[in-house]
Amino acid sequence: MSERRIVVDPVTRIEGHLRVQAVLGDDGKIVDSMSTGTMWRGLEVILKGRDPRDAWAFVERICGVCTGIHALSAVRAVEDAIGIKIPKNANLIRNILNATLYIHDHIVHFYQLSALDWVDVVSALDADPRETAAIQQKISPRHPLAAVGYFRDVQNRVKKLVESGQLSIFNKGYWGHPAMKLPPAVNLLAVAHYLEVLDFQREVVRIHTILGGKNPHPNYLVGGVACPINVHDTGAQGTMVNEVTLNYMRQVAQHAIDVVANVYIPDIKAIASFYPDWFKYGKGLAGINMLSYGDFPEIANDYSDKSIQIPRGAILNGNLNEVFDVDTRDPEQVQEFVDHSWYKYPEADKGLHPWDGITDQHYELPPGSDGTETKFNWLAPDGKYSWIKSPRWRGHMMEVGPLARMVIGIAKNVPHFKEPALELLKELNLPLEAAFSTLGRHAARALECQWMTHKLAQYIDDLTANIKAGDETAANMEFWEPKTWPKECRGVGPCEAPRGALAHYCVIKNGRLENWQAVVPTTWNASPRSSEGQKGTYELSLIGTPLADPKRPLEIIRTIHSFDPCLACATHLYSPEGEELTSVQVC
Ligand code: NFE
Ligand code: MG
Repeated sequence: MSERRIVVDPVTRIEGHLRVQAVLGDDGKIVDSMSTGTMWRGLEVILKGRDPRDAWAFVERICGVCTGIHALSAVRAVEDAIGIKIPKNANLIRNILNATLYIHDHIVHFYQLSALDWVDVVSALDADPRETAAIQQKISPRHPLAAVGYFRDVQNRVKKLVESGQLSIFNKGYWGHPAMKLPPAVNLLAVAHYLEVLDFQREVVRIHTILGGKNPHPNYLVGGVACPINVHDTGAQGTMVNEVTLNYMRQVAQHAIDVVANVYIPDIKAIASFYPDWFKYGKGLAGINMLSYGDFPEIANDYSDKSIQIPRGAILNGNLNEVFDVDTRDPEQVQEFVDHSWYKYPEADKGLHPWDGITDQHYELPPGSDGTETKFNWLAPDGKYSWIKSPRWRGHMMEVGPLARMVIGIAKNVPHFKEPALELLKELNLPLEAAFSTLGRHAARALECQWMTHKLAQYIDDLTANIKAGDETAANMEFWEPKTWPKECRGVGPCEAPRGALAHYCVIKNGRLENWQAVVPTTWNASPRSSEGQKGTYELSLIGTPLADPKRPLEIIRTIHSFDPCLACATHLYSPEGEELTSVQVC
């Protein structure tokens, strides 16, 4: 039998446009794959010549999913360039905004963007709601929605949708696929949780509306935060941080703790127990080359190990005994290449550090295309084939994200990463190696989300205590005027976004932006091949995975979704041709 080619374009239930090609070998397993960002956005170009104090508001629009993190990275970059120190309250409020983002984003990813790869909604109709209620009671006895009537009601709602023939949000799933393994009662439980967290995600982002004015895209500010603080004013004068809102945010944080403990974590364990094979597939660069910039400084303006709660580091060639320190400023460490990306550099195969970075889009018809721009039948890996640049750390392709953070946390002996991870592996009777997988990524994200709910509560308490001690300063405006800035300066704002290592870079000259570059988590993960032909982590992660039904390549989607792809972030203008919506082609 000859090799078979599969094109998934676009990969859906993600932010932005991603195309994945896979080649199936004789044994039905994937032997080659390519990942293509099919969309380009000109944010880096748009920023040139602008006022650096405005940059955050532009780059925040890169994405509505990891909303706020680009703004945080942007204000950090500008503050770094100019030498601005932020006050303690601002640091706490930025941590609260970011923790809220993590909780919202991880939950939305697991339930709304990826759970339906594992949960068969239609099968939930065959469930006995009494059995589902009994499972809920067993796995999370404190969960208030564990009554038989509740699950029967959810089942009836789904039944009406299925009978109407309009599955709405549940449309186009791989229902009845042979790779779906959950029994009906567990499917019903998961569908109920899917609907439950829709309500929760609306609630948790109210924290963004209090501290940032709105969601998505809460307001940030160079020098601090934009929310005035007055503990005794209950809002009448427009101060949003006061006794009432602090108490309200504390309640939301408690609800987040309950939802993650009673819903998200038990669901991850259930999926883990029914899909043991998925701790073998989807490795990518997990456990091999992994990178984290570190984040959540608990001492304002201090990014040393003693301050940051997500550790910084890099692991190379699978050696967990050595964690390299990471410096985003070092041109030897971070570079972006465009060998396989639709951009032009003065020297085609030379990488550029982002301060010297160039975003000069240069689309050319890929080798192997049939000559029409709208439908390339098959992209060959020897030419340019993606709008995503190829970032490298010390020349290596790297995986970033919750799993990278967890592994670096384990390798650096950070207790709040190491202990929950080892405990979960023990409970599932799995070795550490099993974490380097599709389900390992989901589990790492869930554990991180759980830790983050407690951090959120802690930061709200810390903010309350600091304000009650008399500190109501929200921003440092000492360097607001451009005449106070150096004539030329440059800065970087390293962050850990929900999907991984993120840094915006700025070069400021005479008070204006000379250059702006963003190197984003999905740029690392969805990177095309290196000049030497080494695959990016998405590309590598699919190799060896068997497909039960190549015409319905659910397994490809499972692994790609486990990275939580965001192409809007990765490619920072739709090409007018980029709108082809062929769901799956199998040739
Ligand atoms: Ni649009 Fe983003 C995150 C950033 S991904 S989701 O997390 O930064 O590349
Ligand atoms: Mg970029």
